Amino acid sequence: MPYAIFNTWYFYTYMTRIITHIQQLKQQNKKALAVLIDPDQPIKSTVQIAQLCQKQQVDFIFVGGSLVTSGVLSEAISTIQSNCSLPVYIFPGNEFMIDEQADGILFLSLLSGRNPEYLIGKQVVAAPQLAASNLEVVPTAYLLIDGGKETSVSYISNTKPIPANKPDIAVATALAGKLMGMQCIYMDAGSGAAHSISEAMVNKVQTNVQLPLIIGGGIRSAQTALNLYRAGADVLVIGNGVEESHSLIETISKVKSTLTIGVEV
Ligand code: 1GP
Repeated sequence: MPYAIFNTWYFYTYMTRIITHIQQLKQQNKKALAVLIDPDQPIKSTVQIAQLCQKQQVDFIFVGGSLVTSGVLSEAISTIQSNCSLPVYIFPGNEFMIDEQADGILFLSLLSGRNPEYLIGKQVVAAPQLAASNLEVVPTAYLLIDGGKETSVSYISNTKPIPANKPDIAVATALAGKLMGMQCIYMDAGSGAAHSISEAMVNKVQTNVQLPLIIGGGIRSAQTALNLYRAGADVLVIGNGVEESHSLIETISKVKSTLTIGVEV
């Protein structure tokens, strides 16, 4: 088999469902929205957010975070699944955040940092359990980008984010992830970031890397979402803003559903 054909066959054979979904949307010039649910928040709020996600046709629910204090991941996932039928992916902060009720898990490697524990150490500890599970494991290049204030993930992982005004470093890091076989790039300004990642950086990474691009951190308005989608984000992740006001789900969902690449809304 010629190498190019083998390479294409290999890529599509092993592409995870979430990546297939994003690629299918891309072919139709559509975007995706994920809502990040913190398992530590009150169950009542989780119920309301899950129901709203269903109503507003959110694409995915992410559950997790860099610091989950009360060990309630399992309860949060079952609550979400009782209240909506959307795919649930774990966004793990450590090797203990594995739960087979979920549809899948973002298998993150914190490529922007230089802490071996978050590059490979925790992944090695988690790998046997993941390999024996039915979870869809999504190889994800995770890049922390400076969002204007120190975030939990930066503090907990003891890593520095990529400076916001250094898009070339983001491109090089994302390319390294692609060459290592990661299926998507998640660029994150961190939960509760003062500002989201710049459109210029998103655009440069999308143009040069051409892998499904997930963008999160500090997205709190329709205009920011619109700008990031237009810049090349395939999936936006909203978390803190939803906790502050659940109506943000409807706001960003409307942007997503009315936006077609190249057409003004
Ligand atoms: C954080 O990207 C997610 O890891 C979402 O960020 O909570 O700021 O929306 P926010």
